[in-house]
Amino acid sequence: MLFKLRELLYNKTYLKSVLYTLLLTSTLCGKAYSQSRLVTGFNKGWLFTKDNFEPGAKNPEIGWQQVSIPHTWNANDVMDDKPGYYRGACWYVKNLTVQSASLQKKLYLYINGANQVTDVYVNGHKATTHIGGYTRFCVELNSYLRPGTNNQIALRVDNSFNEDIPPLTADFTFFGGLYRDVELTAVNNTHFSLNKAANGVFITTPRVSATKALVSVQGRINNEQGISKKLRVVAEITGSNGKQVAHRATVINMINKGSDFKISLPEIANPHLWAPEDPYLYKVTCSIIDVLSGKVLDRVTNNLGLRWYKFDAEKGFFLNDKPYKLIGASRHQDFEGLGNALPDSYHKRDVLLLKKMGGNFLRVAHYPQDKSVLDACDSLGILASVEIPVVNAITETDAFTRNSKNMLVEMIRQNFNHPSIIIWAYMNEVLLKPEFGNDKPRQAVYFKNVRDLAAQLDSLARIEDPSRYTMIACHGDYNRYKQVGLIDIPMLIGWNLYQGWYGGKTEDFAKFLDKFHAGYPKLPMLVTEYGADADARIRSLSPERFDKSIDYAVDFHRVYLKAMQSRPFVTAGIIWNLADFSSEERAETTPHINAKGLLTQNRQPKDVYFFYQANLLKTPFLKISNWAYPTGLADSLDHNICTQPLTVFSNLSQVSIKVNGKNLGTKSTADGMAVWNVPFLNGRNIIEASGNADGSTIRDRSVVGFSLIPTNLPAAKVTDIKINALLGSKRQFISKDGTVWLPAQPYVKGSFGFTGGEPYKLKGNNRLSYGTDRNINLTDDDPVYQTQQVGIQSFHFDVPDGEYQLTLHFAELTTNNPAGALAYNLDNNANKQALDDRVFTVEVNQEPVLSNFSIAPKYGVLTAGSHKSTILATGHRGINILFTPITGQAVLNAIQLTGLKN
Ligand code: GCB
Ligand code: CA
Repeated sequence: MLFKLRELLYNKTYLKSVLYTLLLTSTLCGKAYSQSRLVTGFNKGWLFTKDNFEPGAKNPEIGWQQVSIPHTWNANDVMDDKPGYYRGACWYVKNLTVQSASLQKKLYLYINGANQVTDVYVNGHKATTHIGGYTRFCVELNSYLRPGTNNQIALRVDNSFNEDIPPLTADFTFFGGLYRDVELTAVNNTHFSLNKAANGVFITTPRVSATKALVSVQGRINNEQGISKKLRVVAEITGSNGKQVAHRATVINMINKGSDFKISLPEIANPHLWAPEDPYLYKVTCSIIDVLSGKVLDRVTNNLGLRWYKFDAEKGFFLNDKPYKLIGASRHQDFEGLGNALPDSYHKRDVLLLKKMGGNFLRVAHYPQDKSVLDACDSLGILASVEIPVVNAITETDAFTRNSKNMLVEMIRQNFNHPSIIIWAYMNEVLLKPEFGNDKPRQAVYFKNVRDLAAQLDSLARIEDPSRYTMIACHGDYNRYKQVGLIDIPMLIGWNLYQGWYGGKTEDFAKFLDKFHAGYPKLPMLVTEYGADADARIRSLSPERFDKSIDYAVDFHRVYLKAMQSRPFVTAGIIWNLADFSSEERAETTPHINAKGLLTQNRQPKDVYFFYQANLLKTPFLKISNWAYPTGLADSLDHNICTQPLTVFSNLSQVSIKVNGKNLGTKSTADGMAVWNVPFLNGRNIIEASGNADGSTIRDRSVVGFSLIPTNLPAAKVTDIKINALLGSKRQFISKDGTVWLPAQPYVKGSFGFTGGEPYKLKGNNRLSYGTDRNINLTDDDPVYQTQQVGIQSFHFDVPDGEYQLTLHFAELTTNNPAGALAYNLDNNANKQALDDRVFTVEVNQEPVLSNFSIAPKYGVLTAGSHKSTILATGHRGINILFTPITGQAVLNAIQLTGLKN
């Protein structure tokens, strides 16, 4: 019966009536306890608008959108070419019908996440305002509800910038919306406190060892009507088999509106410990029973994991006295196409993907996330840190301080019972603020204010929860954090390090670690971030910093992981980031996306993910690189093969591969990898990898579609010719339509290539050795247009006679309009540059195809443009494209030639 009702609850049509039948039913015999606290979904059938609304006015009928929660209004506008996304107030409206009897219970509306200021109106009366987009809140509805009629619940959710609310700026998108589940909770008048939307029972484990565990529960009981009663509070611990392992009750003579309670349970002998490899969970059920009637008034169940842990500045992290190198990732809460409005199953899957990678740690960054994330950490055995979104900067106001503190308290109380959590953090890279320029005294005041705020947040966290560690994550400016004294405040210090990415070399990473440890030998440290963008579409045979190639990212992670693994004092290495995530302000090769993920934004694994699997997993693992569409020039004039490196990731000591049936031999792996020079044929290539693990053979197979470009072009078949080349680039790229591009080479006779010019380089940018990092409008294939040969003189294809389609791709990369400096781009201020004047002519086989051509007036700046023409090659002269400048320099971004017929 109960099951049926629950099912119906999620059926939109019956939602209201069924919900209130349930609320009205005073006793559901035998099962009465399960009704003591009734939680029902309230996600379906909301009306939404960006327009103004007067709460209490008649429900809107036209022009409003029907939506279901979770919902965001920014799922799409964060991906368009227009800078910015909608940040303002929107309304959500829904009706609620209640019968008078049901109001004998207390009815609360629970909002699990709404970004970032939410006003809740019931029948036009403001019931509450909640500040902050990442913590839960609840509000009692009874005093505003009218039984028997439609009650209007209207929420005004506003994601405008607000200087008093963290985060102020950050490298992620502040999606607006009612983006986590909404629920209704009905409780009796006597219930565990719902203060700060916590569940009201706080579990601590004062002592845990292999032989015994002591568990305490405490909290507050609210007695809303103030009627005196005798209450029995019962705490019961059960094992995963449901059997009771400890039990204790206490009697409270409740004489007023509330009372605190604390129960120390009897010792549990030989507890089953919680650990990554065996995340055993007990359950703790706490009940309030009316002694007179025997009725269960409230009941709350929490998971319990028994473990103890410590960070040692020299030796690393220990759980249950066993050393663990914490290796894992940070995670943002968005997903391709959905913004931050995800079903719970997506949240859980991310934790599972981390587990399957061999990770044992999740940094829930940069803000508290959905409850399902930490539930998954508890049940999968992933240790975790959670933080409030004080990122990049603070505002020196009382309101900012107050809001930060409140977020901290909400975060801790709402997540207190998760055994996976070992760290509370409260600041990330807060000394970035460069605005003060040369005004050193002003900057000193700011730094002092940051330090004061840190000190307040740190002591508040320790008071709220003396059992966890506190942490601040810093960017790599060691001296600044030291001088400001921020390092001295938390129990743990985290470093977000990007040597060899935003600047410097990957080898500088290890130097930094040693320098810090020498300076602070007693302070446990974590590498709270490290990572390199890896555009899943980009490969390079000559990888370099900031080229966004998968190859550079694999090299980067290899250096970092090794450096951390050989240093016991590095307690944790936390990859930035588990998956690519939305950061609307970003440009580069994947505009609006930060591509440092081990997974793409829709959670497809990149080679870097396989790299970690090969290095972390204990079970046999073997996987061929997922570069499925390479392209390249034939090895020599008379060859029909192209030899290119191919990586196999494995934790086996030796791996063998076969390519198209031919054995290429066995290799030893190093750092989880073995690389072969594979002779690819044009078209389908079958790669088979295998290795032995304790007597059994582990295999992987991959079919690679190789597009081989003949080197001896004059001898090729016209219809075999399909050349897609990028100018001024060293990258290979796969565009959305599956086209595989390769970097164009200087022309050599008998082949194809360019003459003249230099690769475009963005002035004032010390990261890119070629190309621009700015968004190119009107295309998602930005890397096709982001590089360019400046001053190109000609391009030749020594193709046989026949008919061809030629496409020239252009984008004006110079502009008067500077790129904004992103807060986290420390060494890259706004690019100051000017639009270059250029007019040029393009002739193909002596016929003009573009005369007096100027890119910017035709297509606009930083905008993709293409010119297609059909060309006849005759007299064995091939195709010769000549660029003649009239003003400035001629340029070309990319070129395509496809043979049509002889
Ligand atoms: C950082 C920030 C993080 C950024 C990351 C990056 O240090 O803490 O929010 O996303 O760098 O990718 O630049
Ligand atoms: Ca673009």
